[in-house]
Amino acid sequence: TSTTSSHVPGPVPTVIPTPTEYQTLGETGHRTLWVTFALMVLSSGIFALLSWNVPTSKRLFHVITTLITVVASLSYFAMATGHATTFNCSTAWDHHKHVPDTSHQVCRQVFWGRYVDWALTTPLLLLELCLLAGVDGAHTLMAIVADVIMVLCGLFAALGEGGNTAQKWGWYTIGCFSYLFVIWHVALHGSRTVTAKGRGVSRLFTGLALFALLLWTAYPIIWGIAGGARRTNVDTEILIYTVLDLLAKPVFGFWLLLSHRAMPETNIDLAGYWSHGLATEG
Ligand code: RET
Repeated sequence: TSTTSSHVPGPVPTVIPTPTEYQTLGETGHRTLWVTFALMVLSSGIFALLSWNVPTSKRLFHVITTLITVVASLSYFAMATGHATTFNCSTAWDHHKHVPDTSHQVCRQVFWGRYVDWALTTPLLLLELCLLAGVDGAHTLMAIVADVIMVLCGLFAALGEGGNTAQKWGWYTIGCFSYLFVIWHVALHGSRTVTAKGRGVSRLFTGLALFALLLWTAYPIIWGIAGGARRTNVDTEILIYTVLDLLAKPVFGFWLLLSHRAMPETNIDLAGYWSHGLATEG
């Protein structure tokens, strides 16, 4: 007899579906996104009203600050209505034995809308600090480019392979180096140029820059614990980012706008810039 057809008796191969655990937002997270959306809209309205009878030489900071909370409003609207989000799935991780747990996979909700928000608003926040301190355009641009690279690295880390992969933590590490570059640039050049603007502006810049440094540094820490290592649930992650976002955008904005009013050294000849560009020396 020929043996061309080999019907080996044995177990029939079957595809065993991997059980999936979904980590998604709950009622608390959903409500928090809507409340934050409302607070960002409210702040945008107040910032716009505050700029009403401000001379144009003082209006640039108002325009930028309003734009920052407008972008945050859009991003929170998207997230609250279920947009700008996806699931990142990977084999579960055993946090005790520090090995993959192949018994099931985890799909965690990732709000990529945050990265779109950060890519637009963190450059604007840096621009405000640099304009306040009088940092030149070349160094401001370098800080902003490094900042955008930082946010993109975070996006790639969040959307790339899940689990504890070299890819994910590689992007995260590159993002952290970009962040160090941003801090170094703004702190070094800002503190160098701001002294020419007098004590009032120096003190305001130091206060705002330290406040920003503290808050901004919390983002990669939360990212590592919640988004990266998945040690918190999605609602806790939303709550923490909400507190940070409210401090970094509306609170930072009110502080800047209300303080710089009485400081003529912070005036920017916006009307002149608009019609003739920046003046050149010589
Ligand atoms: C990521 C991950 C990659 C490494 C680093 C990060 C830093 C993020 C920061 C975000 C700041 C956001 C702000 C929002 C304003 O409302 C992208 C989390 C360093 C610093 C200030």
